[in-house]
Amino acid sequence: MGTNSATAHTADNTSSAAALSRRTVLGLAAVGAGAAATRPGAASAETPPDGPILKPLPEKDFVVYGSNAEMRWDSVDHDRFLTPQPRLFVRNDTSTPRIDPHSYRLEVFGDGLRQERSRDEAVSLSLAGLKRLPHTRITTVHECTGNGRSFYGTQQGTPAAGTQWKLGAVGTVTWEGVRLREVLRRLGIAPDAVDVMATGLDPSYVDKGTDYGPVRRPIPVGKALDDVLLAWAANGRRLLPDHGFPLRLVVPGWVGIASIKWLGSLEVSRSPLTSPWNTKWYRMTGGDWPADSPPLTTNPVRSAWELVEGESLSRRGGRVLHGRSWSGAGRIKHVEVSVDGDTWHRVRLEDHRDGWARWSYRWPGATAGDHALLARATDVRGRTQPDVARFNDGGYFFDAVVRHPVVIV
Ligand SMILES: Nc1nc2c(c(=O)[nH]1)N[C@H]1C(S)=C(S)[C@@H](COP(=O)(O)O)O[C@H]1N2
Ligand SMILES: [Mo]
Repeated sequence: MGTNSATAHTADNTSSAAALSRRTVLGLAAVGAGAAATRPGAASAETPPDGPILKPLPEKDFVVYGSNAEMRWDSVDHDRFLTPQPRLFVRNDTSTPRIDPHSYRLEVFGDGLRQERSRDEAVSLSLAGLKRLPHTRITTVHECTGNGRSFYGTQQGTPAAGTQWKLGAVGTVTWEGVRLREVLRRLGIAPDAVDVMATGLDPSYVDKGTDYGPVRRPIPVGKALDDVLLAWAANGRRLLPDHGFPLRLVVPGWVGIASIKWLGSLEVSRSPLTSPWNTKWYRMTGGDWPADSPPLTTNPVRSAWELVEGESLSRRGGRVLHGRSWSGAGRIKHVEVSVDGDTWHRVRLEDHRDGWARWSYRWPGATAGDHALLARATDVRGRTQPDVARFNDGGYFFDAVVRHPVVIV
């Protein structure tokens, strides 16, 4: 999504890259070179046990599912475009680690660096060193691949296992950091590098007795050198621990799992890399999907009403209702709403940029009784929300129009 409006406050281009020479980064690297292969700065054994999520999760704003929490759409401030960090959903495979930003290091290694480096010879970058590189801001829709999963069961009668998200595993954030390409170009990347594996510093993920190791997922070099950000701030504030403090990856428009939090290392490789997070999970399996579906990348189009479920509305109408639509592929072109599923009305888009659109609709009234409000968006790529989402075992990409129950009185 090179079209994402990226605002560079300092020059974000290759000539400035040349100015800040390769030596600068490698010089910084020397500070932490040969740093422990263990997790630098991760929670120590003496730290008292925390819950899986550290920030407050008031019931009026969140629904909590173990180590995950979704934003309640009825708690959203209609007028606010961005999602404040305290309100943003959290998705943790394990639990939020507490990381000391001073001892924190990002380790970069692999045979895809121009000068090949083993894990033991990794270039070790401090947070302060990274912050000396050109800053960039990017506004992205940030969304979990499984957002809407519960509707495979409740709306289509084919439940999928996993966190039973409604539509609140999404938000839109202005991230600040340094482009991954700035860092890779300074370090020198081999012309035939293909993949970059990002690994988190959170505890290893263990499920039903299998230890899958730390959360990690590769991204192709093309995306890595395009718009991927190493982010240390969100909406002008430093990252909250739950959202990846002190540094996370942000992979614009792609499935949330690509945006690895608490980024500990990057392996740049000349051969394809895999992890269970792109082979076992986060690809389509089951249903009528072919056995060899590729790892998921760009998020689909979805819409939500900023209303409680079962809200009562007057049959005489008049009230202005609010909602949002979003896409991983770029701008929302238009949104239509319906009460009967037959007649659709275009709604007024308020701010709509970077794949996130606020809209409003003056409720026209309807006959008393139980009804469902429907909203259906179309994005710049011409992708429109279908009536039925295509089932898959992981319950990913529920993009069908969701029926929002209301009672008309
Ligand atoms: N290290 C690490 N990174 C991670 C995860 C995780 O559990 N560990 N979860 C991923 C998933 S599935 C999503 S949807 C996003 C959620 O980011 P958030 O919790 O900041 O909203 O982070 C991704 N990055
Ligand atoms: Mo996710």
